[in-house]
Amino acid sequence: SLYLFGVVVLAYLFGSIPTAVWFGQAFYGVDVREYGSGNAGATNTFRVLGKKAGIIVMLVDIFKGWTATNLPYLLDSGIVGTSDSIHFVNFQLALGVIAVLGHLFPIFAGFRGGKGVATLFGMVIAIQPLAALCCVTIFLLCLLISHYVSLSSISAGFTFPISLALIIKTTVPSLMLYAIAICVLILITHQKNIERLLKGKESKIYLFKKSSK
Ligand code: NKO
Repeated sequence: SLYLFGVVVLAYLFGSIPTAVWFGQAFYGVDVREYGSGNAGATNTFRVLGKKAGIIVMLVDIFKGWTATNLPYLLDSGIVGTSDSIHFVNFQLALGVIAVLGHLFPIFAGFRGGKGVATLFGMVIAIQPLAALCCVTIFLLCLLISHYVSLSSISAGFTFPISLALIIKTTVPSLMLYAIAICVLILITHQKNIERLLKGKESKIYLFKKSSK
């Protein structure tokens, strides 16, 4: 229906908001994609423009995923089923992934976006907060130990299906399938990072010390 089409387009447009690019251009006159890893994400914003900018970009990118995933609630429609039906969760998952695709291929920034980690995190918060808590815990532990954001993102990605299976014990097969697909998506978007990690050439991020700016 027209409603479904509209919500899908809206989710893509939300995900497409190129936070890192616009924030850098607006307040620093810099396109972060020309520096560091070349990625339009929170980590590269942190790397290029400093801690404050990185945190703001991260929060907005998380919010994009959360908002897109909750569009059916925000638009207050019962068209796709009641809030606890499996259909509804499937619709939310699809919207979240569409927002992530918007983040990866943003219509507002020449289709060169980020890796979708923060936006995926917003989606997981919206759909399964306990799994999100597991993911962020592993992410932070990995970051504090290794100082590699990419490795932490990949570890958090694996944590999503694992926590669904072992802790949440989900009975929704589509949720599990999406979780595994998301895991694969994170591996795909981090191919260059994985190559650098294996060569020992990945750049490190220090949250509390040695922050560049
Ligand atoms: O520039 O290639 P780079 O080194 O920047 O960047 C690699 C990085 C790209 O991702 C980002 C976003 C970082 C946001 C981190 C905040 C999220 C905290 C919780 C993470 C949980 C992830 C859950 C994944 C859902 C399955 O990787």
